[in-house]
Amino acid sequence: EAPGTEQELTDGFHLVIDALKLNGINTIYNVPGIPITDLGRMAQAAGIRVISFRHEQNAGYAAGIAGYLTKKPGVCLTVSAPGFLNGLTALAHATTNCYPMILVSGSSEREIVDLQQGDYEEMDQLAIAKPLCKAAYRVLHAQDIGIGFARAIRAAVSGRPGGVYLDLPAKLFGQVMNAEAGQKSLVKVIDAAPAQIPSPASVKRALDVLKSAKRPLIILGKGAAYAQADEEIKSFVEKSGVPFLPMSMAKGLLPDTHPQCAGAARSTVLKDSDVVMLIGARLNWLLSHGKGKSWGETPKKFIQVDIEPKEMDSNVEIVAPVVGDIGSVVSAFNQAIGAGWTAPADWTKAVSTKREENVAKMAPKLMNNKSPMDYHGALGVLKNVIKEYPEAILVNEGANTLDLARGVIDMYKPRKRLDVGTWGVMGIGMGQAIAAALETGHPVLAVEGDSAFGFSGMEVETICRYNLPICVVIFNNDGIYRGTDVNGANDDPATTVFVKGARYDKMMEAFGGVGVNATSPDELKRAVNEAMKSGKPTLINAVIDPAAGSESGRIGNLNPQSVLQKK
Ligand code: OXT
Ligand code: MG
Repeated sequence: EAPGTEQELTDGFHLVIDALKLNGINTIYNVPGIPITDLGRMAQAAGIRVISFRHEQNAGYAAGIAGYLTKKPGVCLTVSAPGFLNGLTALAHATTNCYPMILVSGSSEREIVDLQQGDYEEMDQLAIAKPLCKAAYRVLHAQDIGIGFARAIRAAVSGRPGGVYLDLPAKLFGQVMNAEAGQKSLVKVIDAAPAQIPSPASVKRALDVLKSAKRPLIILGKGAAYAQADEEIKSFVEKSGVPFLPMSMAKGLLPDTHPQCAGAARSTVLKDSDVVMLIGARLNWLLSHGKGKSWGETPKKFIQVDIEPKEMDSNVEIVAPVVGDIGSVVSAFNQAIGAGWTAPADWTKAVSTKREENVAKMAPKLMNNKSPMDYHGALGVLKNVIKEYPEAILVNEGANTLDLARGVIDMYKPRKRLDVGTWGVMGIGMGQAIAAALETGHPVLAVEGDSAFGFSGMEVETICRYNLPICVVIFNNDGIYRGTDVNGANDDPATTVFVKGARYDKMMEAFGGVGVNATSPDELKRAVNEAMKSGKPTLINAVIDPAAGSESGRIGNLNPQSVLQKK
């Protein structure tokens, strides 16, 4: 070719990276391998933060929670077939929990996969992903990468957020095209999650119903926390004077210590309320589907605020559905509610009396200095840590470890409590902790059942490698729910128990982090405070009495019972 006539070229690798950067996506959570190893390297060289995990499921949980925290899709990048499948649980989890996430996976050659000729890591990934996410796309040509990412981003964050799958066959990365045409093919997504303004009639109807209440209740779900409409929500709750009940991950949207918080009077407010306004909370199993024993005898009227119209009437009749994004809806409420109406004082008084009773009942349990520790003794320490470091993120999973920590540890700020979500899934721990540290820059306290931790434990190496300010506290009670189960039939250990007296702290030491074995609340307190101060990767093995827990924590009632076994 004559000098000056050669074209400037780009290729699939660079177009993928440029598409991400153009849309402000600056972090990728991945596990490298064929065909995406070089993509990770090049992305890193181009200034994207590429965080490599030990297992794709944990990278996926990291991406999902990054989406929840930032309202931008979290991106998880996996290799074909097995890597893709490892990431898929997290994609389904993101969809169920309404976290915006994109699972980008390399895949094998279409021609071979479709003829089922046995390619390296052969699998029809697009077909498999489809039922588990909001949308699934495949890009076959380099010039379509821009559109592919634009569609994926828009699908993940608009309407009700969720998981999106993007399939990139290996061949795509090496495809070349003219650089200028390549740049032009990219799309910067404008207004990816457009406001969804509620109809004025629905707003009026909702407020009329609310004002007709004698015993109103507001339930805040993690959708409300996701909305980042913190001030509007606070102002509405305070103007109305209505007691509010935060779902687990909505704790801290308003402080748990707020005078209107009904978290510590949960049974009472569910049973006795007459009008219930759900804001970004669904009437699923976590709220007993809006009916039955936990909702008591008092007839209920439900008002529901949700971005997804199909959510309405999903379990019980919704007398005042308000469809819109939570920021827009609550700001419309604030404009329309006017002065002069607040929740009746006899009701708010009754709720706060109940709440104070329950808080007072719990207080002495939190101060016991037993060794081995029970849950309350250990959690009393951690409650004070979060009080002292309200900016810190609390990650929490387990059964007893989850349920008791939820009740004991007060949260003071929005989106600081990250837990198992809608599915009650074990394994979110280390992935969520890593993303939380990276995305927020704040220290993380991960409170983990010993079983729960096991699902993602290898990521302590990742925590040490990136030197993240994460303190993992393992509630080590030698097993699932309790460490005392015995197998009466033979010498195998019972199915729910682990090696007794295990030292998880040694795992952290193996990778250069700080490991501590804590056998009393005092030791636990010293170790956690030190970790929060130093910001060093730390793992504390908190020795909990194996007999302290109960079967399935607070949800033992969900276990099916054998009639035959109970002779
Ligand atoms: O009003 P009442 O009187 O009712 O009292 C309530 C509040 O008012 C009061 N309260 C307070 N009192 C005083 N002060 C304060 N501050 C206060 N705050 C509240 O306390 C009570 C309770 O309040 P709460 O918690 O709000 O209400 P309640 O009734 O519990 O709420 C109901 C629910 C359903 C909303 C709530 O319970 C909830 O959110 N639950 C979530 C449960 C969940 O998701 N659990 C996880 C799954 S369990 C099981 O499946 C496990 N597995 C199987 C498995 C899973 N999950 N995943 C995978 C991938 N594979 C397998 C496994 C393996 S758990 C598990 C491991 C467990 O072992 P670990 O070693 O990890 O953990 P340990 O148990 O510790 O050993
Ligand atoms: Mg346990």
